[in-house]
Amino acid sequence: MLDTPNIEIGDDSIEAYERDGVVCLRGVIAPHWIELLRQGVERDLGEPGPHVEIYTKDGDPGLFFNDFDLWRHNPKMKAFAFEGPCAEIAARLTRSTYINFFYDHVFVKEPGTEGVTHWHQDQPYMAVDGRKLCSNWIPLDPITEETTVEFIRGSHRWGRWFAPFDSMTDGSRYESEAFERFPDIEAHRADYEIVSWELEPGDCIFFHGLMLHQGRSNPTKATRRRTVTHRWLGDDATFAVREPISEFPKIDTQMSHGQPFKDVADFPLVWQKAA
Ligand SMILES: O=C(O)CCC(=O)C(=O)O
Repeated sequence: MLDTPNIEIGDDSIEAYERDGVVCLRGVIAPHWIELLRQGVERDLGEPGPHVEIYTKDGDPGLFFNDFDLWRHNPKMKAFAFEGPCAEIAARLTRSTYINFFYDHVFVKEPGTEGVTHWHQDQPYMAVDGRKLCSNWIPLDPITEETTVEFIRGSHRWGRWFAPFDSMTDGSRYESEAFERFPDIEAHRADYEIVSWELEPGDCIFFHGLMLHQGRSNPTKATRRRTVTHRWLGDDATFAVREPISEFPKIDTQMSHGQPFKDVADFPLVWQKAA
């Protein structure tokens, strides 16, 4: 059940998600959830998990902090993922009858952080096939044009998969024969239909696993940029063995290629349509 009765995921939102690959839903994360997520993120900053990655280098301004799979060791993050509204919203947007939870991911860019999360698609990083892989992006601080996430409208329908790369190095870490190389989107921004939103805590962006997107840096002097994403697996999602091995999941799993996620405890079933 959605815990916030005034959330309505109307047909217009579902149609926008299907057409554009991204939709911004206003005020769908209740204040108590935002507070819980803030507490979860602060705990993680103090006691990061085993997969933490810090992208700022010595002498760089700010802090660019990433951590993954927090729910496995952080009860507040688990409570939100399992009991918060996002799994059901993802189910509605993807017209799924059930949702399994793949992982959560925290981005913290403290004031002055120069690090951009460069243009990428999420799904090539993941051992997941299917069209119903959906993410949400939840800001815990106000987001302006200069700190937001940008998307290329409709890019989930291009039928193109771009090779994963490590945006912090030279792009060669996830060398893959299976996927094509990235175009230089930044150099040719006018050729693309780039969409973005300014957001307040409580707003949430949902987007398709094949959407091209980039996360801006945080050049502000005093506003933190703490965001949380969740990756949801809908009806048609199956495990994909890729070469080289996908970065996600971070855990070892015994799943085989083509196996549906529904009954796999490693990636819990968190929402199911009432019979
Ligand atoms: O917040 C950011 O900088 C990037 C977000 C992102 O790439 C994602 O959630 O997949």
